[in-house]
Amino acid sequence: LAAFEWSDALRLEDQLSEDERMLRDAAATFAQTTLQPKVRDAYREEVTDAGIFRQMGDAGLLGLTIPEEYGGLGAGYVTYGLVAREIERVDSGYRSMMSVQSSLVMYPIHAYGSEAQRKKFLPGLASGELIGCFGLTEPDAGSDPAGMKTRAVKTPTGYKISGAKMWISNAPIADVFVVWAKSDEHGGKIRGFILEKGMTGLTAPKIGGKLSLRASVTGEVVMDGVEVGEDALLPNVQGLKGPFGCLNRARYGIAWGVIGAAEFCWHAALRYGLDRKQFGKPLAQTQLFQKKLADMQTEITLGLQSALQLGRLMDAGKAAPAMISMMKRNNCGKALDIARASRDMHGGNGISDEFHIMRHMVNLETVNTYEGTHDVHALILGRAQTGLQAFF
Ligand code: TGC
Ligand code: FAD
Repeated sequence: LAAFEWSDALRLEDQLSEDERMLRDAAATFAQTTLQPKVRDAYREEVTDAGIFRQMGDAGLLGLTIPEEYGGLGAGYVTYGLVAREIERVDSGYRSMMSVQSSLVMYPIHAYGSEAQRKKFLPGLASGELIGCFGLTEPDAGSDPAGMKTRAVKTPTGYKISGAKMWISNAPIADVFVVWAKSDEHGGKIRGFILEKGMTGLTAPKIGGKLSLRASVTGEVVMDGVEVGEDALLPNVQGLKGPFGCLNRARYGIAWGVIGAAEFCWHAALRYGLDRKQFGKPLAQTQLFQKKLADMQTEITLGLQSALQLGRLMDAGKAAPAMISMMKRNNCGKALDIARASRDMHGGNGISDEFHIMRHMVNLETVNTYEGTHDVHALILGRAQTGLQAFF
């Protein structure tokens, strides 16, 4: 009989190509040597180090799936997922910085942009010299982005954009803003625009007081009659399928990423239970502790195996949005449960930032909410099987 490797129960490792393993290992080394040493203080002080984008760019982690001619690596979606898992093993906020840049800024510029827009923005975004953000959510339009109020009005030379976006990752430090607005010229359809830092009327104030994702800065994007040329319009998409096409990629990456955070919490609980003795024996020798470890191992194994299958389907061009909803929803929910259990298993130490568990736990509260809440993805799946929409 084959040996059982407790940390890789269904032998994920054997199912990866040599290239996938190599890029995954490079991301793991980067995450552990560059990000892990700074995360505790960044979180404590609520400071986002913008230099991380350059470091990620140097490590080849930005726009992994974008072709090499624009500065990417031309890698597949399995690789992208494996990298997200390694970065989020350190912190969901760092994975957020990477996935916004890659899936929500570089992807739409590549997929929907003109050749001039690709050449102008993608190489700088890939190297991390430019930082990007993605503005879809508004104060009164979160789960229902079709209700957005931001408007683009035609001018003789381009468009005048007015409105406000809310909860936008990277916004206060962004150079490039991909924003979505209803365009009067296009019958009120949603169109994408690329705005740039320094444009008159464009500001991005930081949102303070966050108790989650504190290592990743979040802001508003206020557009007070921002005038742009025709060249700011993303020419090749209109309607909600534009932003959703980007969200498909980012949600897929999250499905892998959260398992990295969950693995950190699981491994820490196992180590802690082996080291810590109460009632004269290791905590890990109690039935309740072992049941929790078994649940963690099982959910993580299933989550990874299904994320891999989804990645293979993405790479084959056979992934449907409902599959992505299923994996984003389930893996976020399971990761949050695992982080909460690990917090409990660490006793009092579980609330200390020295142990990193509670940080992962409160980060995962955000990840369970953004990119479509847990319940909104349930409604997407409900609609996909009943044919009945229950949103309104
Ligand atoms: P609905 O009628 O379902 O669809 C409207 C149009 O969009 C198309 N579409 C999709 N296309 C591609 N991929 C998808 N996943 C798509 N989902 C829908 C659809 O085919 C249709 O196209 P067309 O041509 O017929 O017009 O739209 P609805 O208004 O009923 O939407 C309902 C709902 C709830 C599914 C949707 O609005 C939703 O998913 N809400 C959640 C919003 C969300 O995820 N926001 C994320 C903001 S960005 C973010 O959180 C970044 S965090 C980043 C980080 O830091 O990592
Ligand atoms: P709401 O939509 O008001 O939802 C509140 C509650 O109601 C939720 O539990 C939800 O599940 C439930 N609900 C909503 N509709 C229904 C329904 N029809 N039936 C049943 N229940 C329902 N957005 C961006 O565009 N870009 C970003 O970079 C970005 N980064 C973010 C970073 C952080 C730290 C956070 C917290 C959010 C970010 N977001 C971003 C916004 C995020 O996508 C939204 O918060 C999310 O989509 C939910 O919208 P909302 O907050 O308005 O909640």
